[in-house]
Amino acid sequence: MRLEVSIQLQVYTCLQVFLGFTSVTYSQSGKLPGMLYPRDSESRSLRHLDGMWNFRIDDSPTRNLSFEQKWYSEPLDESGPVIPMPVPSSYNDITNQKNIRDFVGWAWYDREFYVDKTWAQQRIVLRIDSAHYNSIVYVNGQQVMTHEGGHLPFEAEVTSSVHIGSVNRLTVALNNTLTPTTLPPGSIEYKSDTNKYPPGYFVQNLQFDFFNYAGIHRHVTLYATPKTFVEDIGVTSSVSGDTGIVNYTVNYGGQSVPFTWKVEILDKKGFVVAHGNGMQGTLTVSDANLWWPWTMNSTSPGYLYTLQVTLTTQTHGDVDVYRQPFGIRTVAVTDTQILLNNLPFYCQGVNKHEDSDIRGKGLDYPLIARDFEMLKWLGVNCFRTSHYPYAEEIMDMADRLGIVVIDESPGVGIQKSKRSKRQWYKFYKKNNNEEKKERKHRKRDKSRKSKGKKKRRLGNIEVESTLNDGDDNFGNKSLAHHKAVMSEMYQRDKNRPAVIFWSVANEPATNKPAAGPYFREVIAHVRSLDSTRPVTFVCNQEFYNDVAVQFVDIILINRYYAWYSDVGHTELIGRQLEYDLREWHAKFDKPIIMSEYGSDTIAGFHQEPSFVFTEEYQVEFLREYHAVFDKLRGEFFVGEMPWNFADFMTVQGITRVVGNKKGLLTRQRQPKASGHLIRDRYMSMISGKQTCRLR
Ligand code: BDP
Repeated sequence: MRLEVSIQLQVYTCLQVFLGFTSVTYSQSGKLPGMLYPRDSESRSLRHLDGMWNFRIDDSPTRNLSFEQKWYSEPLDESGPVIPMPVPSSYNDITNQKNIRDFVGWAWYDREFYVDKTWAQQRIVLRIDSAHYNSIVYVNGQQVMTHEGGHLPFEAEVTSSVHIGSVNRLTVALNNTLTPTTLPPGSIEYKSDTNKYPPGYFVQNLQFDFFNYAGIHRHVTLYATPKTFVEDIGVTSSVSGDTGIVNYTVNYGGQSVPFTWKVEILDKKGFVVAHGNGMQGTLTVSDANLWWPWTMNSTSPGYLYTLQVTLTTQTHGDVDVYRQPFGIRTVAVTDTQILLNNLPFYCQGVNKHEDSDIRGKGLDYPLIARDFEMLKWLGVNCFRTSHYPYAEEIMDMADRLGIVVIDESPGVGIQKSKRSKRQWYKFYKKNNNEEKKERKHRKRDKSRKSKGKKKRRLGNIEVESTLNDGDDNFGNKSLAHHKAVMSEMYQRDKNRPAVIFWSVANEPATNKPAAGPYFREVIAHVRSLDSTRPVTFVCNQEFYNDVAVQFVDIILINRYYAWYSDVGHTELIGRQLEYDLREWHAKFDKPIIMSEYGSDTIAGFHQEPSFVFTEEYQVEFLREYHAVFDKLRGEFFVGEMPWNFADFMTVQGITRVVGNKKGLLTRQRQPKASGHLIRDRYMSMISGKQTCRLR
């Protein structure tokens, strides 16, 4: 479903210069820098800068006062009042102030820190695992990095910016404004009727259905490496009989001095089972322990090896050691199956969100532990990172516990497009039955255009308000950014055995002509990075009007029969769903996962016979879907993922009762009746009655 929501705030336009964010810095060769997770070793140390930071929003009418007054140049509590703000956390639900919860614009954080004097001869790096959305980071008043986009890490070397022996100040400015070219896209809409709104009044429109939580969401880490260091590691694997074949590449950064590589594979107990040297190579592991999902191997699921990489210089001996976990496994899809290590895999899945009371999207270890406990309780062997990459600590758990992940980008709600008349004409001719609907859209686009041609800026961010080239969700600017985000995701998660597919988007408007070339290019880009994993996106269009499913390896479909259509009529689900899925498969000859299906349910609401929003309705609704899944499973149907694992927060709106309530669990992670239903179903699959393999 597409939901447009608004956050109301008062603001005046701002005429500052656009800051020009770059999402990532490419080296001269065009290669992405390594993004190894900070780990300690005998050559590396790290320190989390989590804790209570100082915090203030810039709620000046222009949202730009903070830059005019250079808040970064002195401690935040000297330029105005501050409140304590936990890191990591979203800032929205910490206070009891609406203006902070619903804030759009620059939010400022700072704190002090010292650098260990034993780090004096080291290379010192500052890493932020995720901050939403645009970030500018200063050390001692000097800008050290900028980053566009939440959910993914960014870092910079700060060796020459930090003092050793005196206090340092770290300042982070964050802006959560979403525009047509951000990922996810959104828009700022100015309300010009002064009889109704004060001058400069605007709303932030979102094109997705979850709260746009903002803040420093994951760890902030200061870490030290030797001056010549292991910069990147890539591992891929294949299997031949009982032998695991491991291809690796390693790269160094920093001073170029004569050095050698030692690359060793350690098993779980720490024994060396293969070794090599050189920047790339192929190692073999005899009698390999393969990485299996826990439903396919109950004795040793999620088996992880370690690639121990040692960089040694002639003058200094061992200089840097980095230990990279990885798994040995293969993934493939045929026209009817997913194969893991050459055996059929059926996805007993759920969709998730990073979402909880108070913390919003903030990293929280107890929550992560509880979520995995409940995933296992439900019998889940697979989840999708709807609708953005999740914390690395969550991905680590999936790797360790043997839970498969469909790794999704923040490309949610890519829907608005500008089309030339010619494109429209061609499109109408091809898709007659869609004509009416599309004409309606065109009218709406037109009326939007006439509302204000001038591009506006808000707190230095260009917030285009018309649908022209620059702010088309499918335009060149969006495309370039989407590709850069996919590169960052790949860099972060490429060595994870749990990640079996890349999903480049959720529910984009792939009924529009512009989506064809756009997704062809995004998907080709991902394939150019990674030839070992299938690529897909999550589709909610129709088999007869979609222009992008032709490019994917496996079809992921979202459906809400008897919820967003024919509400209340669960008896229609079987007929509508079976027809639909069969048509998709007949047309594209690819396996299909039902990547979302669900109904809002308020825990504790009961009615017999069932009625929408009751627990009875949710159970009945899911059962109808299951009947179709069971029928098609032997054919081409390879997985099911109810929407959603747990209830989650959205913006205020008349279709949401304090958030989206389609959870199998409440937001506090307690089961509804539907949770018990899914548990029974998935557990009976595990106990061998269905298509899963137990070893
Ligand atoms: C789907 C979206 C998901 C929504 C869900 C719903 O992918 O983000 O939360 O609908 O409406 O279309 O509950």
